[in-house]
Amino acid sequence: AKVYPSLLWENTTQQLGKETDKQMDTKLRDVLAHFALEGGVSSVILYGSGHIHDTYAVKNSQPECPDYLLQRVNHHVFKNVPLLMENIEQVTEHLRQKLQDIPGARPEEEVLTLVPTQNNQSYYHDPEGNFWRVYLLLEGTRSYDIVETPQQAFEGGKAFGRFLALLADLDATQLHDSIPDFHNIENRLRLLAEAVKQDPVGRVAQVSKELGFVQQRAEEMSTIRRLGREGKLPLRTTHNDTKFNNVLLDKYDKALCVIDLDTVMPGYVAYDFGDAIRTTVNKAAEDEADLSKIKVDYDLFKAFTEGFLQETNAFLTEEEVNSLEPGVRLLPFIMGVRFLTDYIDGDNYYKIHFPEHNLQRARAQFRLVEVLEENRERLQNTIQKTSQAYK
Ligand code: ADP
Ligand code: GN1
Ligand code: MG
Repeated sequence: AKVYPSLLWENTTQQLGKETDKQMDTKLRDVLAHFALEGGVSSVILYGSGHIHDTYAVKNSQPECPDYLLQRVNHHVFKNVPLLMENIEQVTEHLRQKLQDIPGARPEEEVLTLVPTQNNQSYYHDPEGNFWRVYLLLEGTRSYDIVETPQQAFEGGKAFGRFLALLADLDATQLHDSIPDFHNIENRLRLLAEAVKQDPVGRVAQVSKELGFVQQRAEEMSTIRRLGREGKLPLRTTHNDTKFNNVLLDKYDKALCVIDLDTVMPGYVAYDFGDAIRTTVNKAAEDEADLSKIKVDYDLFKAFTEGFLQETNAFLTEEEVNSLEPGVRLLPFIMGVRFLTDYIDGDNYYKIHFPEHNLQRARAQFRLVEVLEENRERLQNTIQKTSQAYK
């Protein structure tokens, strides 16, 4: 399949799982030479299915030396990469410290480890302006774009819940806002309205149905922001990108490590719960074209919720527990709004793989909002019952 690179983030023409072409391979090896790696580089392979960075798995030529994960950080999305890297150092250090005190925990596998450059920096800034970083590759792990079993869902819930628990004593105001107003729905709606007004590539006429859908729910979707403003929901250190494929599971499907720490910053717990549920309960793809396939798998919902509350119930306030269900509808709504905005804007933000990809993503997310609305009471009851059970 041809990959249509986004306008600002061109150069992603490699195919997943394939070795990179000669020219790219040379470039990547040149970048890797700036890092303090052990052993040597055997191969560099495009890896993962994230929408933002370019990620490569680096196989070591020495069997006793570790494999690595190389990323070109998207500096159009993260405008201040040095500050972003400071956040990641702070967060991984905090997690490592906490895990060291927990019997049976394995900090080296349960936290991402940055590999420094030869100059002992956390990233390499190349002459073309790209930012690169290297992590230890966590061997024998995988991430799931689609959740298959309640066991996986439960493990994912535990991993994201535990992540919040371990960071509960990291003062969120110590972290930089890597993307200001990231989950601020009022801001996202403003950006959508601006894109509609500008209509830079003439796509607005095509999306009136979607715009109507957004309009109808705009007010209701600001509930969590309002509760926050009224002081009823505490700001915590949250992950903010708890897509299910941002947790690595081991070969027994046990959750090992929460990854993709770029958006760890102050937020509400409902955001993390909501984004994880968005990508757990829907067994169709995030960009499913056949909307009739988008459903809520209740067993996956229940399993994720159990894992999540097992780790978090002890410190969540009653208002926070009550905010989880609204979060479940809010996050796919926000994603739909963001995909739709990017579509109208001419696809500048997300990587797309065909011309109407962002529109298809938006439609799938809005359908997910609808099916979650239909299940609202049942989901809310499950959250309450689970929370009671863990009291
Ligand atoms: P993006 O922001 O583009 O989603 P991620 O940091 O999530 O980038 O990385 C993309 C994918 O690479 C992940 O979904 C995961 O499969 C894989 N990955 C990332 N970090 C590691 C790691 N340290 N070890 C093994 N796999 C990893
Ligand atoms: C992006 O990086 P990745 O693919 O895990 C996006 C998230 C969206 C997600 C939708 C920094 O996440 O906010 O939820 O795509 N990350 C950023 O799939 O915008
Ligand atoms: Mg990711």
